[in-house]
Amino acid sequence: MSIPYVSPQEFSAEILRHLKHSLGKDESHASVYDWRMSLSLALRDHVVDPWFASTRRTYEARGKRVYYLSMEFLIGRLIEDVAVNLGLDAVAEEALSALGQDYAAVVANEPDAALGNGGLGRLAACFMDSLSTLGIPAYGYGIRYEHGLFEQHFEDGAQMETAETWLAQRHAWEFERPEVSYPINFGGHVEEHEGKAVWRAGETVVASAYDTPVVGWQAQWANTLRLWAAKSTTAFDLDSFNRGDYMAASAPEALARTISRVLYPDDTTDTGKELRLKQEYFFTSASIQDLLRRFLSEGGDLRALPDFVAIQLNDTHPAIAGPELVRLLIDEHGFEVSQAITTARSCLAYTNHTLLPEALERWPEDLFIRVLPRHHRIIQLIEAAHIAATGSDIRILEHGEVKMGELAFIMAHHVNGVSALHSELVKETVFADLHSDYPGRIINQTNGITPRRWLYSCNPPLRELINETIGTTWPDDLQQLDGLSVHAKDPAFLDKFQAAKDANKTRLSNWLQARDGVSLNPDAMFDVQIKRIHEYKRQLMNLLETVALWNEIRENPNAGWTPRVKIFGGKAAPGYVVAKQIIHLINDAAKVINADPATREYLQIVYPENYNVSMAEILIPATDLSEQISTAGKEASGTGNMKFALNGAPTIGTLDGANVEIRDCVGAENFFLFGLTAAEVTARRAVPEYARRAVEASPRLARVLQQIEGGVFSSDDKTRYSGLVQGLINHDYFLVTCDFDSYFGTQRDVDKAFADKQAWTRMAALNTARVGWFSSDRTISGYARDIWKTPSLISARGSRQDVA
Ligand code: KOT
Repeated sequence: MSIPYVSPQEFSAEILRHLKHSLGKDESHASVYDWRMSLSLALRDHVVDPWFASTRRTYEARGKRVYYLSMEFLIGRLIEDVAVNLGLDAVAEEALSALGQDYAAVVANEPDAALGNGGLGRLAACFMDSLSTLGIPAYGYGIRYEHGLFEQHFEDGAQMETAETWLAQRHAWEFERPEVSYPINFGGHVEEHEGKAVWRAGETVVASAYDTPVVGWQAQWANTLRLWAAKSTTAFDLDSFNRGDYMAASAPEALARTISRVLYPDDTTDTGKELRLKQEYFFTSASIQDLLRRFLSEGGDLRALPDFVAIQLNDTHPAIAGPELVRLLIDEHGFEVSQAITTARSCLAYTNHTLLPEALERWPEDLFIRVLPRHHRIIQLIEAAHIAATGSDIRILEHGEVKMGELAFIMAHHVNGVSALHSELVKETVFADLHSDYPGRIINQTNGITPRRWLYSCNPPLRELINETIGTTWPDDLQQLDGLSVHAKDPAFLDKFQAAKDANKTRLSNWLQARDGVSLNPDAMFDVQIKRIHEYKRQLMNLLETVALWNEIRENPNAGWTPRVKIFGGKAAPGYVVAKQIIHLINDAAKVINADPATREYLQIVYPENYNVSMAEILIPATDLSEQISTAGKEASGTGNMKFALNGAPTIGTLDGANVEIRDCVGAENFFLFGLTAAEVTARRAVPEYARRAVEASPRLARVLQQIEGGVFSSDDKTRYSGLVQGLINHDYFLVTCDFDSYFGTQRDVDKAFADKQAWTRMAALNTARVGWFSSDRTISGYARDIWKTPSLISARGSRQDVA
């Protein structure tokens, strides 16, 4: 399907039509919100034809479809994304300008759809983009949270949280589907009738669908993201109403709606809350019921389900899909137990995103029985079948807990890690026993990012330079960026590359000035660490290095320091005390250091509030140095690391997650490596008092710790950080102290490298040129080839096949 040409004049008329007929506003009274909604609806109109055409093709093809089940989809804004994929970005801008509107301001009016915490949710959003770009028939399934990830602000440097309210305004992109709804049961008990189990539920809510079309590059294909909202079976309690108790009358609705009310704000931590288990079962059951209904309505025979259905579990949050599918096959469709388990397993695959023990989901068995009594019995059957088949010692139900990782593994035909290193560690650590029970089941699919959002749309100056250098067909064939490599020797090209970076740095500076009144030195190196705040990601080590550098500049002000702006961004889970202390410390240190006239020229710390996807889109193109400094073996992959490299920022990093593969691609000479390896980390933990020894061996570090502990940055409360510092000296599980000297030294290598402008730009350009492999199109092609066995329904890239 080729995209019909729309002139800016025609598009202006379409926007005005929506302003009048959808918003009910006259031009003279329209607010920026009205313009934003009209623009979005005008764009959405152009998605509908490719969407219908893709859906028709999918039904005609009668082939296998992908169902991507994820608790989180961290989407961000959609106007630019949709406009770019439709090829209408320039047209939209011109049309709005012709109407006297500021396009950038209208785009910025859209709230981020922040239905995720971080990497796992953003990956799901990139995957949806790639599934559509590749023309793989797929549905994303998740929860339509009323409140996305909390908003962060700082009070005297401490993180405060407020509720996020993206649905307070109309959501322009979704279509409500009140006719698509399923009952979701909880609680009650299980009865036996003539050898058949009957689940008498205690409580039922309704899952109601909202569909958002996801259009791929050049609108050749569009899939559906279907999000479920919880509603009551009886919206209104008439008895209460008739008694005059109007509040009680709406109680059922309020109760049911709590299930899709709010996203749990914990990244890589298991909350263990009953409501969370209900959320997981709620969206998983709705999704499984939906895909079965679709399959049966097309006349499918359930025994052939695995030939038509590939269900991908985004971590263990939807792991109840296994027992749910088995339950439906047995209880509603008359399958034998073993046949049901085999069939379900052939449909299911599971992606593991972390090895951190605190993230591995386990439910207290009594809670689980209370909420899902029938599924508990099914899990017993699954466990028995697993033991019978393998003789394994591994249990799903153990020590009064239901272990979701083991459940997901046993019920999946493939289990994948998200980087080469991580997948090996999955085999060697968390799932070592299951790996020997089921050899070959664990495979790797290294993560990727969509180049449409993370280069084409967020970085116009670099996009234009690439277009003029290697042509315009790279956005859906990112390995073409390799063609830039030969130009990395050309001083004229490097000047242009640097000019693009400078333009992005200016854009960031203007944005920060307007938003927070902060000025940045444009000649300084922009050194950026943006991600969730977590001890293993070691923002604290970055801050310690910053303080050490401050000390050294003060002592030796004329040593020719490379000016730096240290930029931090990220949220801490509201209940994560240490992470919140780290935020507070960064802000406290910023206050003191930024006020020091002796170092101001060379060192500045900036921590903008409320980091989100939209902020990342401004920060990443403007970055000179990417901080990827997690303790080796702890970051499963990372995807921010890929975004920075793609946008021409070399990495300072450890051999962790996908850093390893990024370094292999860009070349060791274009990557600043430091720190212990994963194996060395394990060995070091066995050394008694390793942290204390590391501090004793490093006067530089010891001094920084004394300053922080002594209240240099917290004169209002001198003991504020004594716990944090003592924690480092006594525990330091993530080896901040052990890697500190190596990190500090490598940062000084970075200083020197940055001082040679042209050599630095060359290194940056080679990063862009050599990371085309990290496109999520490559990742999704890998899943389709190795796990799903799903073909693309569009013809060769570049030629736009008629799918209408
Ligand atoms: C959250 C809760 C339970 C289990 C895992 C998580 C999780 C993992 N959330 N985000 N991750 C990140 O996922 C990204 C995408 O694969 C990785 O790049 C990153 O390293 C993980 O930390």
